[in-house]
Amino acid sequence: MKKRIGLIGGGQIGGNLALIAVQKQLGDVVLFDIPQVEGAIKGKALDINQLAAVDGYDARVTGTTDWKDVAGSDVVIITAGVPRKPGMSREDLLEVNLKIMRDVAANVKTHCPNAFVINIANPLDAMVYALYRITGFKKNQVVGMAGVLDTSRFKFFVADALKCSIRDVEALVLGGHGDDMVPLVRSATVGGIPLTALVDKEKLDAIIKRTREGGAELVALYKTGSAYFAPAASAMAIAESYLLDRKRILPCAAYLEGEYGIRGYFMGVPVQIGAGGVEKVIELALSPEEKAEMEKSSQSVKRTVDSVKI
Ligand code: A3D
Repeated sequence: MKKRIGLIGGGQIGGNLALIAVQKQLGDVVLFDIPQVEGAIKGKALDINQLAAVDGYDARVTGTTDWKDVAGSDVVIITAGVPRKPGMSREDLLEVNLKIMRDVAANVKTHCPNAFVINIANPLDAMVYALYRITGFKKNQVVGMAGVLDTSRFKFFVADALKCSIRDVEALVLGGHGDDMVPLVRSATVGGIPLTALVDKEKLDAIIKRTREGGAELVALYKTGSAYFAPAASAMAIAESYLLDRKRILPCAAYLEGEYGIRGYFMGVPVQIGAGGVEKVIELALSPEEKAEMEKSSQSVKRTVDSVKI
């Protein structure tokens, strides 16, 4: 039987998630949004269905404002929420997006009790925590997308600086989805060669800074919202690994119970994603500097999450 992919929020990222899911033929898509934008959501669904006809994709998109249509989804991806505008931090979205998350998470719990749920709404680490607490789902069933995107930004800036194929860049960004995220320089490689052997410190520092500020750079360019193509592709990589049991190792915000010295919070760490959801948290031996950076990042995450009070 075809898989069902429930997308909660059919804005910029939601629309692109639908498009990518159809193009990868991962299953049928249900694009859900609020009644105020019913026309737009139905329009996007129809538009993508007509695109599917051009290229012969066997997948169907339904645009809906009725949670009953989302019921039974194998995977649910949440983008319901407000994006940043220039000058805003992700934390500035906390109040408005938490209100939306309370409604969304309660409905996910009711209508999709067995789904694997990926959150994208910001501030990421706090929203995925709220989702986990409100649904009461198992920790392997709930994950936040940020590390895949932050890592893709890091990889792109490296490939761009070296004028090399992005295929050869291997890297990892850990920590919270904020300005103190932790790009792991020590383990980054290009074609098997340590990145530190290819790039001088000044260039490397510039790459790290641009990675950390990658979201804000796009907010400043777009002016009306935040990035959406790469975030959609990043979340779909997680969904794909789950739906096809690929068992990929991807940096995701996962619920930690002592790993990396963190307990009771979601943080970006390498995890294995397969048919069992978050099947494994992979714990790396970090250098003292990396440990200190993770600690700093976790303090920022804790500050935001502790203000959520759920
Ligand atoms: P946008 O294009 O505004 O889409 C959000 C959609 O959510 C809109 O269509 C709203 O109508 C809808 N919505 C609002 N309330 C509800 C509700 N109760 N139920 C269902 N739908 C609702 O935003 P976007 O797609 O650009 O961004 C969505 C979220 O992703 C924002 O919070 C961004 O900050 C966040 N984001 C996260 C990352 C990460 O890397 C974690 C990257 C980029 C954006």
